[in-house]
Amino acid sequence: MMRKITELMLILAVVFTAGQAADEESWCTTGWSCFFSAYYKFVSTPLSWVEAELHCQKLIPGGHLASLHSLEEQQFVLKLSKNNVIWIGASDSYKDRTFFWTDGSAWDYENWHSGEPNNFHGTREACVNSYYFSDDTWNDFICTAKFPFTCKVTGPSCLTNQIVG
Ligand SMILES: [Ca+2]
Repeated sequence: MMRKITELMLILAVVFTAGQAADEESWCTTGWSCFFSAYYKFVSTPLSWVEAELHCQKLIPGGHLASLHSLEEQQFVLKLSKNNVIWIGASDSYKDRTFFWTDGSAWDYENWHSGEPNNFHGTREACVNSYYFSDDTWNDFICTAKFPFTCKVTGPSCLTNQIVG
């Protein structure tokens, strides 16, 4: 009896592992790059911040502009985005200087360039881009400006972090 249970558990473990690998493979073949348990896609077509967010939402269920929660994730996204200035999923459109992520995740990391966010020259800058200063820092900017962008969606944990495309 005990041996049968052990065998069953082993079979289940194999099936689960195979399933996870298949999941990851299918995500990667559709052009999504994996970093731990999230998947990312760089879109080179410049759009306004709102258009970019809507594009991410239409691209895949649960998709949003990328939220960033560590320097490692920031650098992964920059590499994927080929060091373009990109919109990220941060905005303070609801209340000046109170930033949020469009995917609803916690505001637990910031990487502002020195002097940012600044509503430059008194112009309301309610949307956030990355690499504006040719480094990994952030800048608040006018939401109607058009930039490439990177989408993100949470998914199955990947076995290896990798950039696709
Ligand atoms: Ca600014």
